[in-house]
Amino acid sequence: MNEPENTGFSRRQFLGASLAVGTTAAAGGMGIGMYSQAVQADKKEAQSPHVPPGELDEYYGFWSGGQSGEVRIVGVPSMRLLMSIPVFNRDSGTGWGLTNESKRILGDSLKWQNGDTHHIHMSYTAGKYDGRYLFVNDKANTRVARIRCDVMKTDKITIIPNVSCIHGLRLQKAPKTGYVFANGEMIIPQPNDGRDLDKPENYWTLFSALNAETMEVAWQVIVDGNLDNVDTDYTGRFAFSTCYNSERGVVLADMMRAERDWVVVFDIPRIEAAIKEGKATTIGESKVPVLDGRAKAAMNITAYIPIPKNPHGCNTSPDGKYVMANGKLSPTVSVIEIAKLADLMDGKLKDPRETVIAEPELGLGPLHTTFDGRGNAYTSLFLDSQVVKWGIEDSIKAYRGEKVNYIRQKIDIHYQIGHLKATMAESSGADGKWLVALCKFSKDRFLNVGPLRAENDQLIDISGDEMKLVHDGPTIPEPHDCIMVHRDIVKPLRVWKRDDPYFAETVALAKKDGVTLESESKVIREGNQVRVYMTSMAPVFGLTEFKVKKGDEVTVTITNLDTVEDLAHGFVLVNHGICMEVSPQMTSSVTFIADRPGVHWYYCVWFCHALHMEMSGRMLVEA
Ligand code: K7E
Ligand code: CUA
Ligand code: CA
Repeated sequence: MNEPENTGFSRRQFLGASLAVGTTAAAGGMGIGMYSQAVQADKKEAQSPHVPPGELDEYYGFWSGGQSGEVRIVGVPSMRLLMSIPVFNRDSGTGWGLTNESKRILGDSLKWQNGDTHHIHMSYTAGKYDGRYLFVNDKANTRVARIRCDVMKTDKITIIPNVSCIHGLRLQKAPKTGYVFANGEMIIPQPNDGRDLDKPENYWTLFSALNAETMEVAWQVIVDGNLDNVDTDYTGRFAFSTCYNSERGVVLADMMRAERDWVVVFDIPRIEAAIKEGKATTIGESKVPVLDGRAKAAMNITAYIPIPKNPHGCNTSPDGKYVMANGKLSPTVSVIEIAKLADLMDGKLKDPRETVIAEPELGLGPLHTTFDGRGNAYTSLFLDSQVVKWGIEDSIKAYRGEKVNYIRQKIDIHYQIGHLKATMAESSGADGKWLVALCKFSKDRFLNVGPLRAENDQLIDISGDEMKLVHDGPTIPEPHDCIMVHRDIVKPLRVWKRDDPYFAETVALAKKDGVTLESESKVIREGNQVRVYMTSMAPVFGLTEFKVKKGDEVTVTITNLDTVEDLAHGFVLVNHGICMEVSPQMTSSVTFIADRPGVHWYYCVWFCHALHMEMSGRMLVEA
């Protein structure tokens, strides 16, 4: 076993008073590994991230795409980008935001073209990833989206009422994912209808629970302070949220005034019971039941545990015993013992701080923590640009006064790390093989591509005693978080099923027109509405031409008859701003106005055949 020295403490003293403003003042400036800590090299060679040609990665990585608004699928350990899934953004190739199918899913979201995905999580059954859904938040436009893992398409998007910015997002882990929990970050007047603009003392935010199946907001709880990140226990009873703005300030200086903010504990069964008992109200025009979880309401559905200082990440250990609140402006991570929370809720503890059973000093700017399933935690240090590995049980002993060193190793990363994640770490199946460090700055690690740079997702082998950096992976700004799920759990389809709900409504419309999509190509006119149905099979569309009149509203519906895996077609209508994906056995449709007379070619945009260039046709528009 390695015996590194714990230098975290002296470094903190050295930087002294600047700590409180460190995170904001020093972003990009400090912490490029001046304090790297050597560990005795362990004899085990690093695992190779190289996946030879023709072989497959062991893990599916799901990356939030940050302000790109999308989600990405990355193979781990090769770190090869496999696919991007449009969610809150618009997508040129698949036609996300253009096709009728995507418009139905986007619904009221169609008016917004951007998103900011931070936290992505997979549905659980009994604490284990179950491969059904992914859920992701949109901080920018206060939404939550669901992705179906069988086809890797977004299938639901919900705009959350009464809050501004959804930041933290986590799922109930047991018995299976019933609720999706979503943190409202910014505080606003309630209702936010123009009242109290200059009265921040009347600003509040809420914790939201969505039904994972219907994606409707089931209930909300109004809280003191604000809400940053969230995690849940492994029994289904509790959710925990960090709060950095207990002061309810509206400018930075106010948000840093208190030495401690808190973690809010939500008692889910008690919340459900209180709603059943009719204790909920509503806010403004929203019909969502709202409970008052502020301390002064004394409804006994929440509890507030003081935590230093402006805490950020919130991470439950895979054994279900602890939840870690990462100190950010404090060099500590606070370890809360989940077994003590029942007593806390029952008022049996004198002081909520009794639930904190360790508070290891780890380094500067601790943001997030992940786990290897072997009793070790790994915390990202934004300011130090390091990952620190530490022993959970040893940190508890040290808190009790025993003389133990809980720091196992610190490794420099490049640079300014936000989230970090180990394989399978947010499930009871944590397997401690790989860790990804999502670095906000790449600086000199890649070719200069101008003032806007890639970020750097670094792959670290954590399978041995010693962490070993093995790969730099550039990513387009800016993923915040990722999860890595063993490939045996995720089972996507190879071709679409004809009865898929994704295009069921389009299929129903065709049926009303008496069209059998799987075999027919025809044009149906109803007034100035023209519905063009055609098949596609490499290398031909079912129609090589169709005729409409200027001003017609045209709907083109294409069904890909090919059953060959990977044989996608696409439909582009030249100079009409239209492109859509039609994967094997998929039906896609798009509606537009034929506003210019003339000959307008359409063509297939996926290279599908030796005669792919010839896969085209003409829309003839009469004056
Ligand atoms: Cu730390 Cu939004 Cu998860 Cu960014 S959050 S890093
Ligand atoms: Cu069909 Cu190219
Ligand atoms: Ca604060």
